Amino acid sequence: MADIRNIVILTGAGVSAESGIDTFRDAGGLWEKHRVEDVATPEGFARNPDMVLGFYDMRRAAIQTKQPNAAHEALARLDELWGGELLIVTQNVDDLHERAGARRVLHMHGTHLNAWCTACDVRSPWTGPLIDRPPCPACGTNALRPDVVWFGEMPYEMERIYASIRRADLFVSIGTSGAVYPAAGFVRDARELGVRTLELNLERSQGSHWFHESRQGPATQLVPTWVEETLTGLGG
Ligand code: BJW
Repeated sequence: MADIRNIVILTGAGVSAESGIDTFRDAGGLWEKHRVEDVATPEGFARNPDMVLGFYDMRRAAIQTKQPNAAHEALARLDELWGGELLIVTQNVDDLHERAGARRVLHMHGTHLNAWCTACDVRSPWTGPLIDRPPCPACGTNALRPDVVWFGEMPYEMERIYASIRRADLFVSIGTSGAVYPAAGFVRDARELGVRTLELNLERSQGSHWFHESRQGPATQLVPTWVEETLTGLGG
């Protein structure tokens, strides 16, 4: 642990599950109730924009009623106290890492709390619905969509993420199924670079075998324990 200075943490829906936000692929998750092709692809949006805008309006409203949990809080504490480089790469589009106090957060799949104007390309903070086609605050055109990354679209800030993994001594994956690329490939990228890898997840994921160590349990228990180990020089 003494030789660990730079840490990259990948988080997924499992980190927000105990805050009451649905995951995607668990029993009862979002993909049991909605077809991915309909609500999470540009083609689905082109076919039925009302359905997609309604789906995201519902989720945008819901996340604003949820609170960060002990896992978000522990990661925020690590962010505050860790003297080395640290980057929390989240696939989540909620803002619970930030509301817990974390600052070094990158949203690779975008955020519910932005609207993206497809006419002028400006992203504006957004908390309300989009279904009624409100005008873009920047250009006035009625062409706003959720600022999230759908299948077939390029996740955000990939160069910055890969640069952080190249500098990392430790890569930690928390609450993600390892089903969606490129995030699911980060552990292999890290391994090829000689980075130590740790998984914290409710159950073994599709990519568990790639990690040096995989711990199973709820994020609200595993993450605070690992953060304390790390801050006291015992984790990794
Ligand atoms: C708990 C818990 C608790 C529960 N405590 N844990 C091969 C290589 C590269 C790309 C591809 C490839 N094959 C196919 C592709 C393309 C595609 C892809 O990956 N498809 C797969 C289906 C195979 N990927 C893309 O299209 C991406 N773009 C792309 O690849 O561009 C080209 C490119 C290539 C190479 C480099 C760079 C770019 C875009 C993917 C966009 C994903 N978008 C979504 C929707 C976002 C908006 C929204 O929220 O609606 O992102 S889909 C959905 O899945 C969402 C999530 O961020 C993402 C991952 O889900 P996550 O977080 O893992 O959730 P779950 O539900 O799957 O898992 C939860 C886990 O938590 C489980 O394991 C539970 O056990 C656990 N858990 N409770 C701890 N209490």
